[in-house]
Amino acid sequence: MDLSQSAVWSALAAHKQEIEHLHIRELFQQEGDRFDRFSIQWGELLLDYSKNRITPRTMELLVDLARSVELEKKRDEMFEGAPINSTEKRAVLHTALRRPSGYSLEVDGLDLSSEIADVLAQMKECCERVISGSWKGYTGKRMTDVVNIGIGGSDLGPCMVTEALRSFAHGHLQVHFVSNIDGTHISETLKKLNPETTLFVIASKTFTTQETLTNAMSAREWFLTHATEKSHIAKHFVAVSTNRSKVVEFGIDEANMFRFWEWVGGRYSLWSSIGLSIALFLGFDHFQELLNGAYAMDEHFRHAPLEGNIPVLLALLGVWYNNFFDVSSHAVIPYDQYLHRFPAYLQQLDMESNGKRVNKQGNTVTYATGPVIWGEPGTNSQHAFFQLLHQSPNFIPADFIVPLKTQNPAGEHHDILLANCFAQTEALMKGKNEQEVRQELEAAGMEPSELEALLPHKVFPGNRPTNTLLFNELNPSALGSLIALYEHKVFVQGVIWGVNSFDQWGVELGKQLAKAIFPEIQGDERVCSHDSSTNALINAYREFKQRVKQH
Ligand code: G6Q
Repeated sequence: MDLSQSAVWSALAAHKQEIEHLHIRELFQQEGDRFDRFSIQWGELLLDYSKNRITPRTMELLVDLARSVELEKKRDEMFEGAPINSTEKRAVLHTALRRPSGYSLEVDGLDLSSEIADVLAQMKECCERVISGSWKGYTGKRMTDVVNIGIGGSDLGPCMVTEALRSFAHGHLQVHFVSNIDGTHISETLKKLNPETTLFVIASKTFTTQETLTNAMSAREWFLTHATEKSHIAKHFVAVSTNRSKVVEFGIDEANMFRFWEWVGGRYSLWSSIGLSIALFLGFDHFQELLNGAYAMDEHFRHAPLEGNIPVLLALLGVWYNNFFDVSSHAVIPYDQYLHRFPAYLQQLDMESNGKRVNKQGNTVTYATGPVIWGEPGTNSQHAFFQLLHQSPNFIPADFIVPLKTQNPAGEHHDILLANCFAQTEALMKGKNEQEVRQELEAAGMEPSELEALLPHKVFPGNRPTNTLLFNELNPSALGSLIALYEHKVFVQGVIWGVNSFDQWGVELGKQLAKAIFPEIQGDERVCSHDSSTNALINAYREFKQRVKQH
């Protein structure tokens, strides 16, 4: 049955009508225990979801919705390795990558636990050799720089994590990320590097991705112009992939290949050998702590009752606004500069997973699915887009992510940062009504006519929902838990909407068309095989190139 025709969906729609007029500010005034009721402490992590447009009945109905789609059964199927990625006929087992070894789970005839342990041991050994300096380059020098060449899932996760945990780096290596096919990315990166002391990690699940292979070829060329001997490549290039033959074809020594498996989706792969650049930059022990933190969240997600399950609650609140308040956007605001790539990482995780228009059965859905995810760290974002969060006609729910400890104590910076954070969620929730604005302006002695003109501009409607996630410190373990939390949130929403969260067919069409346009751009003929807009754009570029050539 179509989800939007179900009894629980109708009950939620009716409930929305009933509570729509309620203001969160009033709910706080009426319910002294609202924070206690709508918050969860899990280890060092506190989720405060009391500043939402919810009552206890809302949460009951939302949990009913989760049960009606058999969330618990589907969650267990994922952990047990069922082929839930139906369009690609694959299991989804990134959770196995962070599970302590010794469990028994077989996929495609492989014993997962020992397979994963073997690769982790290989990564550990590589990290130790590179970090200690016993891994030498072609002139006998130790490595000083690691360049991860990958894109999408083979870039965003490792890049975000290395930025987030920069203060935990051992300091013997710098790490760089090259993803974009735009030659600027690799050129600007190479300018800073010495080929004698640079290790390239070519990270590609398929080892067929155009951007990654093109960047890797350019890196190889650059390296060989200095090192000259092809045999030196073995000391400066390693690969992370599922595709052994392509890695060998590229010229990378098999011994320098770190494998992973089909059942690890690209955007869920930072826990696999795709995390090699993380382990090199932070040291293997910190990588292991990241895995342990994620495992702890897996256990919470797997065993906590839905009513007290953090990823489930965040997912349900998202569904509440997305589907019953027609809000199709969700902001993520970390109050920590180290997390500056976290919203970009979440964009892929969430939008590539749940930005789908058909359900698993291939039927067009009749309700909204994944929202637009966006954000920037606070307090910068306060001076940029918070205007819209406070006073736009419709509201945008937001998650505030806040480590309590700063990695860089400096005067009053951290207290000011946190004061701003707490003030923003309070302001978004409470707003400032006409009466309050009037009092303020009168007290300031404003002329009545000027006051009336200014008043509507200074009103804040409030009633704008936020979740706050507080934790002691942004360390590897806490970050592991945070990432896993959002992975599971995305999973829960995918189950509710009935979509396959683990494929990404939507990225294929553009790739296919680019393949056709590329030779046209390089050809001699004026292009006329597309629509008039596309033809004109291609021809403008071709003619520009010809003019430049003539001069
Ligand atoms: C993620 C996607 C996608 C993928 C990149 C890179 O879930 O599948 O972002 O990670 O296209 O693919 P390769 O790792 O195969 O180069």
